[in-house]
Amino acid sequence: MSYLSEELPEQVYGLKFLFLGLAQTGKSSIIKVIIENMDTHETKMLPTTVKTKKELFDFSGYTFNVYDTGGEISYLEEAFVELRESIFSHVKAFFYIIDVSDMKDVEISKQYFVRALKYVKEYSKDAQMRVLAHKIDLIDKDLREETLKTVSDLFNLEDYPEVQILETSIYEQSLIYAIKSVI
Ligand SMILES: Nc1nc2c(ncn2[C@@H]2O[C@H](COP(=O)(O)OP(=O)(O)OP(=O)(O)O)[C@@H](O)[C@H]2O)c(=O)[nH]1
Ligand SMILES: [Mg+2]
Repeated sequence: MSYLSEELPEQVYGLKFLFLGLAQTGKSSIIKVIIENMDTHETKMLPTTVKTKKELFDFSGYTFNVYDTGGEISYLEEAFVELRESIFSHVKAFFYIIDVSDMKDVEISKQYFVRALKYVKEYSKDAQMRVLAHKIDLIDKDLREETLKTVSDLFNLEDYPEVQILETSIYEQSLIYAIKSVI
């Protein structure tokens, strides 16, 4: 039985954060920079995440159990199908990451977002949910509001009032704000 077992109380397995999104959107970078204090430039060397990585971290006086699912389609499918219950159960906060500087796969991303939301609600009905419009540093300041609106429209977020959209960047304070918004 792993330490992630359902039978264990929250204090033991930690508060579970689930990060999902397509490949190279910045999920591991967010986790490393915020929780492990990695230098931002080092994130450029991060390898692609294989399957789903689970790590325990102490942050801000809490223990977090962070699930980082590699964004390659095969890893996403494994998480959504074979590992569904273990991935989507006991989630305290769900973060769906979108790279606002590269929207070419937005339709695929939207499909995974809709599926993920369904499973989060089904298996973790009290989870907080955030869409992170990430790499916002690559968007001109004057265009950011418009970019957020575009993402919100493309993902039909008006249909999901329980999901909050936030702009983030590993180079800006907005990321800390986004993570702290669920604590
Ligand atoms: N400009 C910019 N680049 C970022 C930001 N966050 C991450 N990156 C870069 O995006 C690239 C991919 O980051 P990863 O964190 O490995 O992406 P991932 O989503 O974990 O990718 P997979 O593991 O393949 O799913 C790296 O080169 C990071 O340096 C950001 O806020 N702004
Ligand atoms: Mg990764």
